[in-house]
Amino acid sequence: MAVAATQTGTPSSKHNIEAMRDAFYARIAQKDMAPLWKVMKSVVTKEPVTRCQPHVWHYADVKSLVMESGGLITAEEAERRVLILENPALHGESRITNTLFAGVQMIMPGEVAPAHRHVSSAIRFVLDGEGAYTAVEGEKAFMAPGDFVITANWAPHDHGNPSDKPMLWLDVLDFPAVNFYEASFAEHFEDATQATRRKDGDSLAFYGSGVLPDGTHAMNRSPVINYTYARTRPIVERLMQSGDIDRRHGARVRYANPVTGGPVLPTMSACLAMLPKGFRGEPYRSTDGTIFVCVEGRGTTAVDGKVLEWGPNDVFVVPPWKRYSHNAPEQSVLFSISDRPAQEALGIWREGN
Ligand code: GTQ
Repeated sequence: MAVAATQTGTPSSKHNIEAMRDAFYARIAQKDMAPLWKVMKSVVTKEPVTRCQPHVWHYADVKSLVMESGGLITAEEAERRVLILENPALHGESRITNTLFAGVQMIMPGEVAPAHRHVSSAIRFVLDGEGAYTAVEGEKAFMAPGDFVITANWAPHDHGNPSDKPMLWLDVLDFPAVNFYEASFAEHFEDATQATRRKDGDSLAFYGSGVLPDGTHAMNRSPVINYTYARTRPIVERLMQSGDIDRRHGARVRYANPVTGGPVLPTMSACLAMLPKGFRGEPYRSTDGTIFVCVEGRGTTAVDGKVLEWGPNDVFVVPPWKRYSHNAPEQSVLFSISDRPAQEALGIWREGN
């Protein structure tokens, strides 16, 4: 504009400068350069811009389709039999938010998902079934609904189901973020299952009870593999009963690395919240896009003018910096996962109302 104003102001000179600029842009493109001033506002945005949409996946649909996939491919053949929960605005991109992948994995009785490892970290949240395990670094964690299991960067892991019921869980992995950095590695092991080097449940027994074995070193991820619902639910219930209820989040705990007090993984963190009957949450927003699972109860979450209705095992996503508020006509429990620790490590995380 300022440049045009210094011209004579006739339509032809204005046309002339535009033509000169366009010719210039075409020439610099030949040299792999571009004018920042044409894109400044869209690359340095005043507020977060997200391509994600708020969305809910109802468990009735998810379960029947995942069960159907069991008749089409074995876990061994698929390596991981998972149906991806794709954000409706990001079809084909294998992600639920810009940085996180989510999917529902099923292991049928007697099946094994063979051992491998990768840079991407995983969080698994158990939806259905009991008695299947995930073996992480030679330790088996047997799982029940509401349990939350981590698989850290490069930790070898395989899954198996010696029970007589299918087991379904929600997987959340950070590979969209890892791939953004183009830093992914993965490898497979010769043997489908790992030789167990530690007693089942050792990690929770050793590190999860307010004591630590002598010589425990701090790591950037939790030494506990399985955070059980049996242990965490009574804590949020007690928090709620004592009136310690956040006006936005309800009675909420954050899963912690017991050695450092920090998040369970450097790239992802998780919380469990109990919402009292009749809870009407105040609005909240933060720069971490968040994936929620309804563990118990029933309610709605208003996000950016859209109302997501949820019940047991429904999964819903709130995009970064979209204002949301929870409403729970009955007592409910929500589990949530986000990339907050990654953003905090980079100094870019913000919250607001
Ligand atoms: O269980 O290791 O949902 O490697 C996606 C990739 C699960 C797993 C997924 C994986 C896994």
